[in-house]
Amino acid sequence: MKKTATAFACSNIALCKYWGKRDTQLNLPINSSLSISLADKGARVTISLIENNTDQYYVNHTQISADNTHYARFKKFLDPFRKKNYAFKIEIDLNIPLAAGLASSAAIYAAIVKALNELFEWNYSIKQLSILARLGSGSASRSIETGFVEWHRGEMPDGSDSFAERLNTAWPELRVGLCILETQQKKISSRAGMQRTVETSILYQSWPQQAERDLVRLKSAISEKNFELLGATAENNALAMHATMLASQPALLYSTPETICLMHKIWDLREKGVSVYFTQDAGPNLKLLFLAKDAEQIETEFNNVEVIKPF
Ligand code: 2P0
Repeated sequence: MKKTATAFACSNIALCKYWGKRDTQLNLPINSSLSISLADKGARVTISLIENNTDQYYVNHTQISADNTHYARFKKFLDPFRKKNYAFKIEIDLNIPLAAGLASSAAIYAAIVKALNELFEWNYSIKQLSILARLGSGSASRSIETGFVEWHRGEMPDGSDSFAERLNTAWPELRVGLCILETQQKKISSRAGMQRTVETSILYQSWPQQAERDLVRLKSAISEKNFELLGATAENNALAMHATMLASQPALLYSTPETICLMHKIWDLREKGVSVYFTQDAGPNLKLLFLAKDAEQIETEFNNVEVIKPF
């Protein structure tokens, strides 16, 4: 039996968002979603079996204490895989901020699952790994693969058909720009936020229909390499998701004044003919979408933007 294994998984940014669960235990989503992976941004995880009674979890070399919310979540996820007389030591190295709306949990749980697959020599398929990662965090189902990834919501109550798959299209000219305004952990996790939205927002009723429509549009934009359609659809999808949150009770607003300023700047630039769009997750940071030909101008306009080449 191996005693240690390491794996990397990249973060992903949804162009059609996952927002709302039909099963909170199995992380089964109400709608299908579609993401783009962030190349070398993500989590590297080393799992070791240690002769100990309790697990040890480290994030960026700092040990997580037992009263930290992440501790209980890791432990619950790992419990089914325990070996007699051993505990897990999990070392997570992130090159993205933790819980600031940059899909850190997606990369972490996908990397844990990949490392477990190595450690226990399961030889699981991508589909099986995606299903396992989903149990840790819904969006982690989309971080097993790279490129454009679609997470099928599935229909089965046991979640056996709720997994993510790679689309067979590469788009080498596509760029994602990370505009990091805030690296602090958010006050309300996306897990709690989506639950509150499902339970209290009257606008949530329109969300599944919006997501279904946007998924179709995004898939045609990708297959036709129609950047305007991709950008416009992703931006509208993100804003519609945030609209459902605003109508929650109490209201949920992840944007800061800086987020709004940045949105206006992007819209002003578009009016001047620059082809740049944004998407936003459960945090104040925006992610820009643009093409390689505009990279120089984007880097001049947006201080500190970090440009990612997904392909
Ligand atoms: C997404 N988000 O599609 C959406 C958009 C945030 C906004 O997936 O409860 O951390 O672990 O299944 O995966 C964040 O939600 O939630 C997320 P859980 P998760 O990327």
